[in-house]
Amino acid sequence: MRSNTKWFTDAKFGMIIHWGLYSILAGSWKGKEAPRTCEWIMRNMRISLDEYRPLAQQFCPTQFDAREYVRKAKKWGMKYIVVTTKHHDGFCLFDTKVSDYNVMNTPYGKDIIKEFADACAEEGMVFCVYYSQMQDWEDPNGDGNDWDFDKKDKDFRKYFYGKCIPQVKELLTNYGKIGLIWFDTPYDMPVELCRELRDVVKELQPECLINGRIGYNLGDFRNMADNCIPHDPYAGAWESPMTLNTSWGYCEYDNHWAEPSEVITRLSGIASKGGNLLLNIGPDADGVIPEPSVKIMDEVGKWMEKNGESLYGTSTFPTFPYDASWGNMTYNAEEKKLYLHVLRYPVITPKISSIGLKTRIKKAYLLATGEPVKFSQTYEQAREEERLAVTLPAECPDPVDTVVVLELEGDIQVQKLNEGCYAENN
Ligand code: FHN
Repeated sequence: MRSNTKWFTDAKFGMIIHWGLYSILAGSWKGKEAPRTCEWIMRNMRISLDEYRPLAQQFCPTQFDAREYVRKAKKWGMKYIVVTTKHHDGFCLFDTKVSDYNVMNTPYGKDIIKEFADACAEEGMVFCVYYSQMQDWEDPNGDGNDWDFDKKDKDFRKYFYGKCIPQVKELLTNYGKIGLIWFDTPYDMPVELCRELRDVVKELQPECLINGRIGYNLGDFRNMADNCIPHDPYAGAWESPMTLNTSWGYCEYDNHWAEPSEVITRLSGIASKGGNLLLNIGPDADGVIPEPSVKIMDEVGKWMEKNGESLYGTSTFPTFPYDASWGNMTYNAEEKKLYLHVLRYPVITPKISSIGLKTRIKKAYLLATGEPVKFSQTYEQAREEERLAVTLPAECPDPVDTVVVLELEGDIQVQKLNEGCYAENN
């Protein structure tokens, strides 16, 4: 049985933080830039443990303040935070008794996960943990490191029972309530081990959600592929993990930053299909959120402050017969509100239209200002079409996404193309 995902499906926007020893390297090793995403630098550049492990002695993020992260996430409209407790490189940001390769044995010497957990509890933010359950490049029996350890000598179960399970137990015991646990890259892990992992989580914290990357459909919600938005609405609980540039871990030379408008468009696009956007932040070695990320997110936050209502608590709704040329829609079933996200503001006449909405509209206004907008709903008899026209202000109020609220008289009902006689003739 899946756990109750209501808080998660209502949340719509979360933050994932990729932070670890790779952040010190910032994407380069011995003067060479890492191919691909920087948290993979150890594996992609085949850095030996003898050389990578000592990075722990440089880990001292003097400017790190967990509260600052949580406050920023709140200001940006995010409802949950997922932190990498152990990424594939095996280094743990928490105080673990199972391995000495952890933050307590660094010059920093404080449990970062505890700092995040406490800050989230104080600020009323849902705290969640990322844990790489299969790949562990530091453990001789973990998956992934075939340059320090011979594959044929590996005993995965030894790692699984000796490290993975005990550490997951620590995470679910020592840090208060965990909103969700985010596993990753299960590859070909045997199904019975994935089931055991699920049971351990649910035994310790029955309400803690598990993401789909536990494998074998054992999670409580689905993760779409990285940086991907599904083509069609997807009715179950789901999330798209996405980056702001091209790396999850901090990379000092990666300047391919998204525009704030892109993030806003992704947010409404994902919500219109029923999902959450889980957006990445990759702090640097000092514990600072890169300046470009802050700049982008401050803009997104301004939009969220005025328009967040159009996302939170929304869910999938019956598909309209035609794509909207001007943008997309989100729907809050409890409040019977349909939100029109105008991403491409009409240039000649400030009117947008849509075919198929059967439910009558009580009231229409701009979400950001409350300014009423004119609308008409007509039924064209011969073509059997429900037509809606909404007149927008002559001047575009928000070039990125102007949100119009339509308060409906009842539950949303939409015409289907196949209700017509032509469908029967085919
Ligand atoms: O290999 C990881 C990657 O480093 C990052 O953590 C992403 C986040 O979704 N997950 C894996 C690749 O899908």
